[in-house]
Amino acid sequence: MNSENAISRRKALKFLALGSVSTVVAPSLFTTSCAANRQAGYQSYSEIFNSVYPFELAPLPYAHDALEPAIDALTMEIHHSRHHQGYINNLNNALESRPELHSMTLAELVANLNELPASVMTAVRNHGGGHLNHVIFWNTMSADGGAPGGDLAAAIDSAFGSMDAMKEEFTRAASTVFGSGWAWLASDSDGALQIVQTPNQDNPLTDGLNPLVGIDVWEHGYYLNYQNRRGDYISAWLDLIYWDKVNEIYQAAI
Ligand code: MN3
Repeated sequence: MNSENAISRRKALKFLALGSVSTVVAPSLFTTSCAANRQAGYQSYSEIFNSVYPFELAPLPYAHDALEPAIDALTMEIHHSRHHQGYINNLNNALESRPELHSMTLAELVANLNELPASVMTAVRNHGGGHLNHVIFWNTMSADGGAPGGDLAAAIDSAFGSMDAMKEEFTRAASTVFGSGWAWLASDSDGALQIVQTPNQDNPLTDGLNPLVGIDVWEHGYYLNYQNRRGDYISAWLDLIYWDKVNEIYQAAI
């Protein structure tokens, strides 16, 4: 990608994130349809991507044991209340003395990572990415995951040929992340889908892609239950994808 494209993509992402701020609505107002009722407790697109400093840990949208046996309650509790809280604490500490960054949304910070002051870049990469990645993760899992909506189903067929083929490619990507990282289903600004890996707590936004759903393959995400059997965890996780929320993210992102 040449630098001109890189800059225009970042501007587009920034515009997208800023444009969405005005649409923030209190969660209590999301009660007017059956679909909204099914999503009780889940965060909206804007709540996931457009929060600002000081960042806070939202409650999980389900009980710690809601995703068993795929993900056990103790793993969920430690992962959410300790690991995720740790990323938030470190991100807030890094930004505390940088008031000029306090109006940037979480998505803007991560998307414009390489434009940030050098003194906070690494903290935002690791802990801003860690915060965003985990907010997406919690909100795109459900014990009753459903199926992709029309536009997203069509995009999956277009990019991969079928849902099964997408899952195969996703499984390959998640299985081969070396060390700690994530595998993502992501879209470009035209809505075309691709599967990407990110190391550590990097997020596809930094590379100009919109993250739709991703699996955390850090060992803290599965080791208590699966030990070295990452493949079994990936297989169980694929059945937890909350497609209604992924669809909402896809529609908002494109
Ligand atoms: Mn994690």
